[in-house]
Amino acid sequence: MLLEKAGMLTTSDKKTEEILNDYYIAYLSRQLSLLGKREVHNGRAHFGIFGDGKEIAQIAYAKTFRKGDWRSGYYRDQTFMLALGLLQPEEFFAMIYGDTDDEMNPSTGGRNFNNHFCTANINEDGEIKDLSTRFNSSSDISSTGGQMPRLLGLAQASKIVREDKSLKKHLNNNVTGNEVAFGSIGDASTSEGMFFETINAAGVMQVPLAVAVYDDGYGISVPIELQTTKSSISEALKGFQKEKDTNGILIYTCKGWNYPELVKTFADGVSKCRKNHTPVLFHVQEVTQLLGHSTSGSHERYKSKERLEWEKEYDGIYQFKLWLIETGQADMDTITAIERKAESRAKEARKTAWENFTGGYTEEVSKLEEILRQLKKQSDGEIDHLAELTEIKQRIFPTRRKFLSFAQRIFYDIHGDDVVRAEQQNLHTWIEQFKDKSSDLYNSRLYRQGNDSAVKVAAVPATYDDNAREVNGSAILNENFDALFQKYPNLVTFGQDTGKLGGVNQGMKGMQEKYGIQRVSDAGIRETTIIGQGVGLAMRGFRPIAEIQYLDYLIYAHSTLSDDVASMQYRTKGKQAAPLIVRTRGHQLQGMWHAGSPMQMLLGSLRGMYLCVPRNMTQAAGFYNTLLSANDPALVIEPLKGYNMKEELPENLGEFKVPLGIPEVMVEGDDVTLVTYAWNVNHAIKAAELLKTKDISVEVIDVQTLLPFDVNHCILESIKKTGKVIFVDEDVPGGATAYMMQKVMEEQQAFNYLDTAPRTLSAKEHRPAYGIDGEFFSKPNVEQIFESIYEMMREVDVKRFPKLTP
Ligand SMILES: Cc1ncc(C[n+]2csc(CCOP(=O)(O)OP(=O)(O)O)c2C)c(N)n1
Ligand SMILES: [Mg+2]
Repeated sequence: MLLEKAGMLTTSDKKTEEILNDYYIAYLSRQLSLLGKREVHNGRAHFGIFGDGKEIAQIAYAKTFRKGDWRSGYYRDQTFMLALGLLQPEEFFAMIYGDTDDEMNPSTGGRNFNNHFCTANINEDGEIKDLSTRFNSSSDISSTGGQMPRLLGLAQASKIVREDKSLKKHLNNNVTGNEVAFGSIGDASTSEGMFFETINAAGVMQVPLAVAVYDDGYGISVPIELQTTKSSISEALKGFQKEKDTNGILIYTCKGWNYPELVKTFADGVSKCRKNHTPVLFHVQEVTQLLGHSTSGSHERYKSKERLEWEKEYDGIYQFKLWLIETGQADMDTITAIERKAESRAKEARKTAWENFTGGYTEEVSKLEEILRQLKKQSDGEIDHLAELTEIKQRIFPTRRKFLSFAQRIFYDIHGDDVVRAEQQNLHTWIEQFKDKSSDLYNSRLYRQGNDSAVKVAAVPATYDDNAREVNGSAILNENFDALFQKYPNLVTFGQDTGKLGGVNQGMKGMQEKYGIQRVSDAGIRETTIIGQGVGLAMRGFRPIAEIQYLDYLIYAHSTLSDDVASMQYRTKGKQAAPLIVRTRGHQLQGMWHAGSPMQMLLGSLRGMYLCVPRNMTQAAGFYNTLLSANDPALVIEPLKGYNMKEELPENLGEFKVPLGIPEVMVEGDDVTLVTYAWNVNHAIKAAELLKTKDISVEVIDVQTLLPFDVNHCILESIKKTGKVIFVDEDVPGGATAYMMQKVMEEQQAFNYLDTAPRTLSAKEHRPAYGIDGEFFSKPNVEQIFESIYEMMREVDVKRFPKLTP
């Protein structure tokens, strides 16, 4: 359904028609903001953030947007979206209400704030849609500046295809090389590191990236003088300006209230960007914010009287109106008619959206009413909750939780009452069904759920021919990547030292020469935008492997990973996917920043991604093979000590697959179950050998992935046999070992089978010291594992296992 988007008209009459339509959209957008704010103040919604003051600039910007282009913007973009027909007024209100109806509220389904937009890039089967025939918007996040890293990747996709046209057909013809990635951001948010990192990278990479900075002089209450050097982002960025024969960006300035200037400026800048792949920044100055930052506060508290007066005078819509009249393009009657039409369209949309929202569970509630009626009848009028139900129904904002807790309390009350046995059952069924539906609305789709789910990829064992060579772990990766680049023409990789050098550990050695600089490239040291490149490329149909040089430096990319990558399925209810694989390396080696294993930090923040922790490079390669045949984003941590370890080279390179969530029993045993992962698997195997000398039989289990974790409860089966369990890793105490323990004790209910207390053995609380023995004394070692397990055995048989003292 396309809203009143003006086409590209040619004759002067049609030009006027287009301009008047722009006025209509601007005015409609303002009405939506005004009514939206009122909806919050009258209690129908919790919160609202709007695009007032930015209307005419966004209309001008949207005029340059073409089919196949992408947006990565922020919460002020409602007019941009209205102008493109990507937002209907009804949806605008459905978003404010947090409506969970996907039809009414396709962008957020009630999960994200209002004015956080998204268009689907993938269908239910996980196939990329035909994106070249539509306007596309990546899904917004609330973190200021968080839209910037992915903007870089959205732009880079066009650059890659322009330079290697053969890739087009491998991207469902979605990328032609002529698209532009459109960004938007507030003036204050340009203070974020992500903004500068993206601008610098775009200037270096020369990608078709446009960004509009809407400068309304404030970030909530903090004025631009405290945000930006020289109080002007275009002044501050002057060194980035592209000169003749240099790279860099084009910088334009224009006034947010000057319609003809805005139209001309955006048209000029975007067309240069599209044609030459020169990034462009529009500093839209003198923008207003008439309704204040959001519904959560009032701007009268921090803006001066003069500023407030100025904002009224320089309201873009008001200035637009003056211009229309002065230039004779419209008279007051015409303008008034447009305004009345916009007002009634906005009101009608609010009414429809509200009716739809509040009518969302009528059927469920009438079933409950029927049960309560029966309850009253069967109890001879004694149990009568009908009046309470009516009272809940009449609230202006009846919530699902209110109906549910009401029903649950009635159920607790009648529980055990034989007179109303049938109603108990009916009420219980109603509660369970209501809960299921609510859970689908609010808790579903953290990961891909269809056939493209990575957990559905079946194992394919690595096979070896009779003369299999023993090679370094790095060679296994290298040869497997070679096979993958051949198998997946849309596979690309990039990172610090990934291109020419082939990675600091040589996993990509020779790949750039073989597959080209577009597919295997170096990036600056800028972790968060490396991830952003991956997100944008993946959204447009590439299969990116973004390389972060060391796990300890992933922290610099953490917000993009957590806010953008990990939340994507959930916040778009599966409509958008960016199947990015992040490749890094970590665990034991030397140095406080080269031997980290902060797994709990990742587990706590990256739900929505899968987390693979291979013990060697064959397993790591198997994970890449698995992940590339599905659409879930994942992080693979290669074990640093594995690059120089010998492994046999499989023959089915690129094909063998390690399934997710399936542990491997490395050593069978009967006395104690030892659960671990990554490099500690090697320690565990050695400790198990040593424990044999004391007649203790240890079952060593490598969990292989922490997310998902042991989906078939293999660890439980082991504990049923041994009655004892120890979790070992090199995270901090109470880190990932505690996570594993919760999974096994609570989820798998293993406590029923224990005859000793479960234990954890982890690293120290500090980072591993660099000094020659630093790692040994910071992380678990073979002897510590030996002693911990010996102690566990002693707990059940003191005589057989005397104290380990002289
Ligand atoms: C990382 C982060 N910090 C703080 C916030 C809270 N916050 C939301 S909007 C905003 C101000 C943004 O101002 P600006 O970029 O100028 O955009 P404007 O709202 O003025 O259009 C702040 C601080 C946030 N959303 N994200
Ligand atoms: Mg601002």
